Amino acid sequence: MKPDSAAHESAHLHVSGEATYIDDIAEIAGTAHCALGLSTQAHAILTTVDLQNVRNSPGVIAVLTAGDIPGVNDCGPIIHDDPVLAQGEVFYIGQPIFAVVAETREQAQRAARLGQIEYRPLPAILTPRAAHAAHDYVLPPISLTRGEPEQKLKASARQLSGTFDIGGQEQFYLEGQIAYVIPKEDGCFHVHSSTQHPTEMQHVVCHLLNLRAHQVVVEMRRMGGGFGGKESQSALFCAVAALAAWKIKRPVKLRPDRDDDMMITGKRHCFAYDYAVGFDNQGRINAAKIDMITRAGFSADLSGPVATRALCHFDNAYFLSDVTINAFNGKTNTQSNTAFRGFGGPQGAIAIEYILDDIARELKMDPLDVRMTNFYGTHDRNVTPYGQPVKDNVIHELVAELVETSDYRQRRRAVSDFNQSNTILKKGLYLTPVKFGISFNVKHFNQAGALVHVYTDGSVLVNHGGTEMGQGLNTKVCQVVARELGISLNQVRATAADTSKVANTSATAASTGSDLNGKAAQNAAAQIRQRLTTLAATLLQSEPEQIEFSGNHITAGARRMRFTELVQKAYEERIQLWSDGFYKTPDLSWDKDTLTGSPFYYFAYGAAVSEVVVDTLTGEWKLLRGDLLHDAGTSINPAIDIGQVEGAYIQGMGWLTTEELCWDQNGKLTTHAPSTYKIPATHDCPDLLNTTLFSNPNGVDTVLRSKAVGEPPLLLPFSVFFAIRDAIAQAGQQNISPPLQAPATPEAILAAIRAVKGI
Ligand code: MTE
Ligand code: LUZ
Ligand code: MOS
Repeated sequence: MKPDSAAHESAHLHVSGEATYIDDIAEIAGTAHCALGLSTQAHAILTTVDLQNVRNSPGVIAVLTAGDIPGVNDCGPIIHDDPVLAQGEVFYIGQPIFAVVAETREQAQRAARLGQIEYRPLPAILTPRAAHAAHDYVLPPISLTRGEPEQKLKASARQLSGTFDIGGQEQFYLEGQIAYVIPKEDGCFHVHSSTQHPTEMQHVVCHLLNLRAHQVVVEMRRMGGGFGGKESQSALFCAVAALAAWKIKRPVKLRPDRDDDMMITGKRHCFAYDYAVGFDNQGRINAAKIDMITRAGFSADLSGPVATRALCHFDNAYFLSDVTINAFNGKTNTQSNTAFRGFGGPQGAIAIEYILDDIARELKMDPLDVRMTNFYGTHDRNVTPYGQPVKDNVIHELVAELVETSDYRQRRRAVSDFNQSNTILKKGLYLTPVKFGISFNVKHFNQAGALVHVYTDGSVLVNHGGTEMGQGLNTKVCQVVARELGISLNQVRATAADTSKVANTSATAASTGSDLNGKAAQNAAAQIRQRLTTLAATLLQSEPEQIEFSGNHITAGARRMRFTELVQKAYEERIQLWSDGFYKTPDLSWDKDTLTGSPFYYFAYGAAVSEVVVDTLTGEWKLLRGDLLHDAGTSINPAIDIGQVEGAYIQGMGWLTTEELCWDQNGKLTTHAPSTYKIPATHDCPDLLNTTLFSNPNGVDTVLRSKAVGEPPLLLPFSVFFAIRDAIAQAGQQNISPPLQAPATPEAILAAIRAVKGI
């Protein structure tokens, strides 16, 4: 089977500006615009909400508060603790209190600033550690112990303990949150939402307005990026726009500007860690204990499954025989944090990498050797702390290949030589591995549906439950359908995700989009092919087993006919030319009380080598070279997968280096625009970036033996962070572990340099 690096199905539209995002949809006459009035207090009782000036502002049609909601004032995805509009009390600066609808967007935005709101302040908790100290959590803490970590720790030849912090991250989708809601006849609504989860948006609107699911259609053609930020948190915008549309009986669009978007919505959880580890003189870990404290924000949102994924990724690629992992979702008076590429996995895995880095420095060993000593085995030492056997381990071969192709050993020596002859500039070079579990950690989300229509001219339309956010899902699904029917890719087109076509869909998340929807679409196409095969056997006077579909033709030995011809004949014979398809991931088990089972269908692997140079006087640094080797199984589309790997590497590098979220002493996010929040740009990419897909057909029966690739490579840039830490260590006494926190901004780098130099 030849890999097929077809261009993204919308590439030509993306580059010409013709791709339709929600704000590009031609507005229906009578469309009104909505804006939100936000809390300026982190935690307070609302004593007066005087909206007279808002109402009197030019162009205003209606002003809405919680009291206008006919149904349930909630947009929380799991726990119902997430008000759409604040009711009596506010929990963070940026929380929407009221909405205003006006004739134009500018009028709505101007009016939204005129609310006169009085607050009675309440004590606010602003950091995860403060929440932990107060035992204030959005959900009960979770804890997993295997073996006897306490005893093993005490019995270990060596021990280390410490604390560190990793910052959060703004999703920074290029297209911001947006919803456009159009009232239809008989109390129905059509919702255009930039969302990863159309079905959840449908549910939220139904609960808000007391509607049945069959009254609300949610449509989503494409997002300009989601990155997890539109998995649950598109809901507030759908809800407010729907409430306004219901109230004024006109179409309503809600598109907050970037500042409001960043003030309102949740981000990647920042984590604080306390750990203790026991190991032997070769660096093998005997026991590890870790407390992970998250900044959950004011409500639960997806923090439960995020913490669970963090817990299930603390092991990363390493066997931990005796281990305790505790996770606490700290309740803070800040935005409610949510999904972000990796979904807690990166935060779990970076902790063990930090610990291994400390161990290596303590033992004066090459950090890669310490890692290899601890890798999961292939026959023994291969069960995760939560009890899932690791059956598909390729980390040994994968890392061996990368060590070879990146010239790791030789370049470590060169870096060491460089550092001996340079006092101000210091280099660092580092390899980190990735193991990432694929499947939703909530079992019933692991299902998908699709519809495939074959028209009489031979063209094919596919609709599935997944959403396109730039990751190439539609392209891959079309490729799968084209392959199943033996036709060329340009015969197949994907349409917008639509809750009236495929019902009860899961979020496009957990990297499972193509695994789930690809299989469902393949299943639909296979049913059509089956029916066509029977007809073709008759027409070509052969047995069904001899029939082959390829190259837009159907062949049986020497006889053949065109696909379009067969389709036309099938129509005349009254054979159904469309089908639904369904898929559910097999073999999953998870006990959420004991935190044990096999929650993942398989694991994806990878590794990266990064080389940096740090200016020890200014704290500035540069990524000089990256070598990435990533396991995408048998890739459906290597070009798209390489794009995903490189994009995740640079995005994760931003998280760990330049992207800093700052809240002031009142709890106000001060970094709420690109002027103060620095995402990586092209000049932050290294001059040398070698990206290769590791050849490794999936051992389990995934679609065309591929592996999910959306999130796992977000762990590759750990190597950048530890390369910086490595360079800093070279600036001082080399066995002192730099107390480097993430993001490794120049300030953080200088602080760590001062610490290793003892100044
Ligand atoms: N790639 C692009 N271009 N834009 C995105 O928003 N989201 C990521 C990843 N890659 C994202 C992306 C996240 S968080 C996930 S879970 C997966 O894509 C979702 O898509 P998939 O399951 O189809 O890979
Ligand atoms: N679990 C998971 C989830 O592993 N990834 C997700 O994105 C997710 N979303 C919602 C609930 N559980
Ligand atoms: Mo991705 S964080 O699972 O949307």
